[in-house]
Amino acid sequence: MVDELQIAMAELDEEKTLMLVEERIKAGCTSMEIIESCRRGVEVVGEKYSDSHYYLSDLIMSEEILKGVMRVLEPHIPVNGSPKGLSIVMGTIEGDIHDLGKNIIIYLLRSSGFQVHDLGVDVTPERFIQAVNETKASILGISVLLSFCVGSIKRVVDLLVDTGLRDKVKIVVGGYPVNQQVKEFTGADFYANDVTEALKIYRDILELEEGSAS
Ligand code: B12
Repeated sequence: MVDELQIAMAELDEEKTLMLVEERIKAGCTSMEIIESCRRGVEVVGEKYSDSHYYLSDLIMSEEILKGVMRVLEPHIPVNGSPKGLSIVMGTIEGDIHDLGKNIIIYLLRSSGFQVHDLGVDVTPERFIQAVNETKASILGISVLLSFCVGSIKRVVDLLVDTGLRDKVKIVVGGYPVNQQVKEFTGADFYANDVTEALKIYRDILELEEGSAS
């Protein structure tokens, strides 16, 4: 099926994208469905950039449009957050400043009642370890969009092992280059590169932890 919203996003047509988002909200689509269409559109922007059909300025434009989409969506995202016991640390790995996807996941997690410590972007492995230690987090979420930064995630996991913290925290990695191979290479527990899968993982971990606590 042709997804008009995905196409409008891929064509960097801001006005049409925002109009279609409003239309879909009125039609009862979920925020996650809308975000997913936009994410797929932005993926095409990335492909066109790789093929030299788009320039860096177009990547920046896609960022602006996506931020606009989130501004429209946010008031419609249900806040059904009865506070959940688990504490989460999230950040984008060292060398990488992409944060739109991470911020969307954090927004949705907080709306669902999770306590999230956002370390921002370009986060060193040492800083991740310090935060896990200080916050006693049960989940560490690491975002990565640049393939050459994947190696630093493995350093985070290795450092967690060295400091005796590995068994205390579940590690979830996410972002454009992430797949089963990346999960295995880095030693993470879970991976996701879309919003629905990401939230499902966090909820599953919560259920597991609550199950083992009772
Ligand atoms: C927008 C964008 C930018 C913006 C970023 C703005 C920002 N504030 O984030 C700007 C213009 C700054 C930028 C810069 C660069 N970019 Co850029 N960028 C993109 C683009 C087009 C979209 C990324 C995005 O926001 N997607 C939308 C969000 C919603 O999706 P997402 O990030 O994938 O997140 C979702 C899931 O992955 C998941 N998720 C994400 N994180 C996490 C974390 C956890 C724990 C979980 C569970 C889930 C999860 O959930 C999110 C919601 O669905 C991508 C293309 C692509 N295919 O991703 C290229 C892309 C990532 N960029 C790329 C490149 C090369 C660059 C630059 C090096 C360009 C340059 N020459 O300077 C710089 C790097 C700067 C740096 N040091 O980081 C390449 C990377 C190639 C590679 N394989 O390494 C890509 C893939 C484009 C391409 N095809 O060439 N970029």
